[in-house]
Amino acid sequence: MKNKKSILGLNIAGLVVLSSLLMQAEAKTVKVTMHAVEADLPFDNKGNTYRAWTFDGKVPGPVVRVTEGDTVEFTLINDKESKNSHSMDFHAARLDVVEDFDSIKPGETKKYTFTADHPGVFFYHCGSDPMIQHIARGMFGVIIVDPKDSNALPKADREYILIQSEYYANPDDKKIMMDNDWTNIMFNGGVFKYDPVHDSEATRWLQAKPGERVRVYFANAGPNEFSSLHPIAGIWDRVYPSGNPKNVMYGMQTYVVGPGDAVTLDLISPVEGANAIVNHSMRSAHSGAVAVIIFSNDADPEMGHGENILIR
Ligand SMILES: [Cu+2]
Repeated sequence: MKNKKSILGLNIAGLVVLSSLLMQAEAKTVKVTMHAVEADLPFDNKGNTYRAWTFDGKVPGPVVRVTEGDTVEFTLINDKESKNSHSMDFHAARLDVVEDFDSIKPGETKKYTFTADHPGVFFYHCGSDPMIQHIARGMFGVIIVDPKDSNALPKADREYILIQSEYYANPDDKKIMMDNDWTNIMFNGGVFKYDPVHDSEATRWLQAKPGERVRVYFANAGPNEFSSLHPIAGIWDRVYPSGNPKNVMYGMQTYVVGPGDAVTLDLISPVEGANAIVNHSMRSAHSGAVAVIIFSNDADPEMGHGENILIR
C-alpha cells in the first residue's frame, strides 16, 4: 500500500512536470522576409497620398510574431525599383549594429539571424541615413515576442496594435523633420484613422465587449514626439513596459512612451460605450492621434483576432 502511494505520488509529480512543459512552447526557427518598397500610400481617410518608404509596401510594416526563445532568420530585400538604400533594426535582437543593421542598395539582399530572448513587444525600423527620414516616411513596425510560459500574462480576449508616428507635409524635406515641424500625428499610418467622431470619413475603429480584456500593443515610431497614452473614459488595467510580463503596473491613467519604445497595455471596460485612446499631448490628439474603441455586446467577433489585430 505504502509502495502504491509513493508510485501515485511520483505519477502526480510527473504529471505536474509534464503539464508545465506543455505550457512552455518548443523553440522554433521562424523565417521572416521583408521587401523595402517605395510606394505612394494614403495617410488620411480621404485617400490623400504621399511617397512612403515601406516594408512590404505598407505602413506600418508586417506584424512579426514569435515566441520567446525562437530563432528568427531574417531576410531583407531592397526592391530594385527603390531610389534609396534601406536596412532593418529589430529592437528584439542583440547583434552587431555595424554588420547586421547595415544598409543595402536597391536590388541587394541581406540576411541575419537572432534569438528572441526577451518576451514583449518591440519596435523595428529602417536605420539608414538619415534615419529620421526613413522612419518618418513609414519604415517601421512591431515584433511581438509571446512569453514561452503561456500563463505569464492574463489571457487577452482581443488584441490590437497601435503605432504612433508623425506626418510631415513634405517628406523630401529633412529640415522640417529636424525642426520637428510635423503637421499631424498618426496611429497606424493614418490621421484620425480610427476616429469617426473627429473625421466623418473614418470607417474603422476598434471593437470589444464590456468585460473583455483588450490588450493593446503600442509602439511609438516618432521619429521625434513622445506619447502620453491615455484611454479617455477608461484606465489602463495593467501596463507592461516593453511588454515583458515581469514589468507590470496597475491602474494607470497614462503611460509615456518615447520614440523607439513599445509597451503592452490592457484595457477593460465594465460598461457599453466608447473610449478614445489618445496621445494626451493635445497638439498630437487634435491633429490625428486618436483611436476610438467601442465596447458593445454586439462587437464583431473577428475584430482583435488574427489579421485583425492590426486594422489596415
Ligand atoms: Cu529605409
